[in-house]
Amino acid sequence: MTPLFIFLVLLTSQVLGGLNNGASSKNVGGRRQPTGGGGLDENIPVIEIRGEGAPMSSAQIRHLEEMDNGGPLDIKIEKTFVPAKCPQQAKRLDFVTFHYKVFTEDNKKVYQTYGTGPVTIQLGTGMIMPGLDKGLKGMCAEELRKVRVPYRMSRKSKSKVWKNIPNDENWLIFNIEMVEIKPYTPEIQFKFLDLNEDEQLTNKEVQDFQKKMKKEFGKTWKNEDIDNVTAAGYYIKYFDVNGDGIVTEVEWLKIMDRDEKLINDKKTKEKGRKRDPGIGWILDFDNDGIVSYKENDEAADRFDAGPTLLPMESKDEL
Ligand SMILES: [Ca+2]
Ligand SMILES: [Ca+2]
Ligand SMILES: [Ca+2]
Repeated sequence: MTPLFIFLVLLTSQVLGGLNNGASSKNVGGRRQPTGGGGLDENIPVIEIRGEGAPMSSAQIRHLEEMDNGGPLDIKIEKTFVPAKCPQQAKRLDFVTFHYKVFTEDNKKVYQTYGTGPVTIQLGTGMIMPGLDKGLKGMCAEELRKVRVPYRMSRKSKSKVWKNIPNDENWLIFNIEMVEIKPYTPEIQFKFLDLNEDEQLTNKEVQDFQKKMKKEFGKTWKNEDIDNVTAAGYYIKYFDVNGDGIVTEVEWLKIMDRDEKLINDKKTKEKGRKRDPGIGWILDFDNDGIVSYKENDEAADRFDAGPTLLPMESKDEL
């Protein structure tokens, strides 16, 4: 352990203990030593050491909090109200509608949705900061939760819906009120994609959907080489059974059903993100339910080349 390291550990115990105000991690300012650290001499004159050196940056505080925690920080959930009846618990892919108030670590309210209307997102599909994607799971309608989200699990990209949430806080505290949970079905997913509600998808509409996700929720392709126009062209070809350039709800449901069966047959152990039933569905080129790192890397080239599994093969069954 270097002298600088010892100095910073002492400093963080003091500084964070002071900043904490009960709103942050319970471990912060605790006496637990970071992994591998030797025991500190309790008699070291901490106050004198504090007087030296420049104030710590946010990044330094975060680093020290993580060391104090013994690893990356996770969200903390406090259930403040759970209704007696809970017919539906929010799970991945469900459409959830909720209100929130958001506070900084020192308990200053920065924004609330009461007054402007609640927010609706699809859980687990990258429409919200990872910490809340996790923190909303399992909630019932009418349930109230306090969710504390550490810096590393808060969204950084700008968007219309999240623009009022600060980006540089070490911790954000959300008071969540779950308003409604609509369980995932392929039919609801299609309605979500069908922006003008005419029961079909056009190339332009698929492009508009991608733009909408980026503008409103900050959700973008993970592979920056992917171009919205090429992706929309590929998407239409992937689902358009009769080849007329338009994807009807019947065609779309048919291909989703085909793919679900392929996924169930494969039972893969591949690593990566779970397949997203929005536009990102087309990233899972081998239909195993997982978008692997390789599939993500190759996506731009594969979209250029066009689908290898053609929807026409299921035409006769329509
Ligand atoms: Ca439409
Ligand atoms: Ca068609
Ligand atoms: Ca895959």
